[in-house]
Amino acid sequence: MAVRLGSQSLWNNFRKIDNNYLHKNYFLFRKIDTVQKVNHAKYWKGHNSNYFSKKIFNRVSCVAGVTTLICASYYRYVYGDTFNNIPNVLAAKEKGFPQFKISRSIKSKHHPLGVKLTLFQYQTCPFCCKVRAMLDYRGYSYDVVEVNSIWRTQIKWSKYKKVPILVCEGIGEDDYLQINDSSVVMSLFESHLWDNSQSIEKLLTYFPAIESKDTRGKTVYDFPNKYFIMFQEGTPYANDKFLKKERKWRKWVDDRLVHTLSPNVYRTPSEALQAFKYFENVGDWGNNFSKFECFFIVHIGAAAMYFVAKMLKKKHKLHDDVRFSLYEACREWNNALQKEPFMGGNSPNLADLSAYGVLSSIEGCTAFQDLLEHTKIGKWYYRTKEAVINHKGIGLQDQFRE
Ligand SMILES: N[C@@H](CCC(=O)N[C@@H](CS)C(=O)NCC(=O)O)C(=O)O
Repeated sequence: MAVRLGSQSLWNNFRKIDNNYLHKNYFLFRKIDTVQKVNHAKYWKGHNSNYFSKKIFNRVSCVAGVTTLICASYYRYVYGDTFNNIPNVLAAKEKGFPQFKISRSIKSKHHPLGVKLTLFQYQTCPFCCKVRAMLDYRGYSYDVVEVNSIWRTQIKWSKYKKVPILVCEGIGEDDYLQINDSSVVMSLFESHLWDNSQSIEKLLTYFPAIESKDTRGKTVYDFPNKYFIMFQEGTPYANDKFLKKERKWRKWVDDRLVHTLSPNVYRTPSEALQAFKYFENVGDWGNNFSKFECFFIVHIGAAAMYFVAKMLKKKHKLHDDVRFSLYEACREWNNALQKEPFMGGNSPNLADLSAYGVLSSIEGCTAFQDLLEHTKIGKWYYRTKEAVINHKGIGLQDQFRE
């Protein structure tokens, strides 16, 4: 399938990049047959499995599913996709960034940037949890806008339709920059911390988006540089072996670990329903969405995700007992630590923050409790959590500079 770059200007920018920034393995044209990943929450709590009889639940789910499809089609027909923009450069047509209700603000005295950050997210999306883990570890201040996972009203302004989206206000041609994809956000901010001689705007041009159509004709984006930290020669970052290992395990988190979550979290109808109730709670939906929206997302979302989880189990070739696949992945991670406190050695690197972030998305669930009981991942997990919530990454890079 032919693939083209998101825009000519991206191409030009990319051509201008200093060779130091390019990795030998970088490739611009590739075949992409992307099937969309799962969305919504990945939470559930232990629950009496007789809560609904499976049969009734399945019937209700079918009716609800059809209703959702009709509503969604009508909504699309009425509102359509009116924006036409370039991923990872700018978002809306109008100058200035559209304002949304802030769900919460995280304030840090050590915010390492002179710009305001707004994270568009689902509280329990594993990719959003990854980004928050990095922002918290490094002590950034940021606002959170909770996105309604069915209507996605809060990201209507963006052509890129996934979360997380991080917006940096006060920079860029239109006074804000949109950064898409959790791994791009993490690599870009890490690059900036280590080498702030390059502006965020400039660094963003090193993470070009490639636009293509998936097998269903839907536009999808890929960011081939997303696992690369960009710095100039002489920057005191780690050696090649460290960087290679970090990239390998970051990719492993996205390609393997994350795919074990949904089938575990939405394993049965009652678990799926409980998961969404939990999600409603931790996402503070009551304060962010209307009562109707909450009811709709919880019930329709649970029904939909129960079926989606079955498809995902097949697609990612998980074991019949999906718990087994989750344990297996976490044991693999634990073995790779080789008795070091973190994958990054004495302190967490982006691989640790990614794996921690993804797992933290199911922390309140029975699947997570089972995981702690059946594997030894707990020690590393809580060590990383402690580093994240205490912002242990603040100023860490300065020690290397002295
Ligand atoms: N590669 C992306 C994946 C993000 C993603 O799949 N997010 C889901 C939520 S968990 C989403 O927004 N899905 C909406 C959709 O696929 O349309 C990243 O790392 O940020």
